[in-house]
Amino acid sequence: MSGAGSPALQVHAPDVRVAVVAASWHEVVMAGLLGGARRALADAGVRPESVTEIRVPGSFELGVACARVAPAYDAVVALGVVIRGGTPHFDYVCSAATDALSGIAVATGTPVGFGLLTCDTEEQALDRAGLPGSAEDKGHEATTAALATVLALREAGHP
Ligand code: DLZ
Repeated sequence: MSGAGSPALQVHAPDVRVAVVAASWHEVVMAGLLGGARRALADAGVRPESVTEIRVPGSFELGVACARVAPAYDAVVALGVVIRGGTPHFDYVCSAATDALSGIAVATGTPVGFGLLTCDTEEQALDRAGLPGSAEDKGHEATTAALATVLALREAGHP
């Protein structure tokens, strides 16, 4: 993970089933986030046949798709990017998606990796997208966090 105070998570999760739910707005940034998620899954040894990728139109749709699949997987990763425009729409999409994703995680007990970028500019999003030249790799980070949470719960006796 990146950023001040972030933990160095090491995860080995070959038997974890993961759904990666990704929005489709801002194609270049999304390609970076998806690439980071795929790298994190490979780094953790997750089997390709245990991973399902689902594309939804926008970040607003992340919630309903994650809610539908969460009971069938050990972890869900939600990826999207919302970039501020000139109207309050940004705030509504961001809070709807964020509230939905945290609610799904708590209601289902399935860890949800929060890979939703909420940025003022496209440059900020590109800098966090895990692309060549990006400072941060939020797709990798969100995926690793979800896997680490699955493993932590298993280790504590709550698979
Ligand atoms: C409508 C909209 C706008 C303006 N901006 C974004 C964005 O920056 N990122 C994103 O993922 N989705 C955006 N959307 C689409 C909404 O998330 C949603 O798909 C539509 O309102 C249809 O429900």
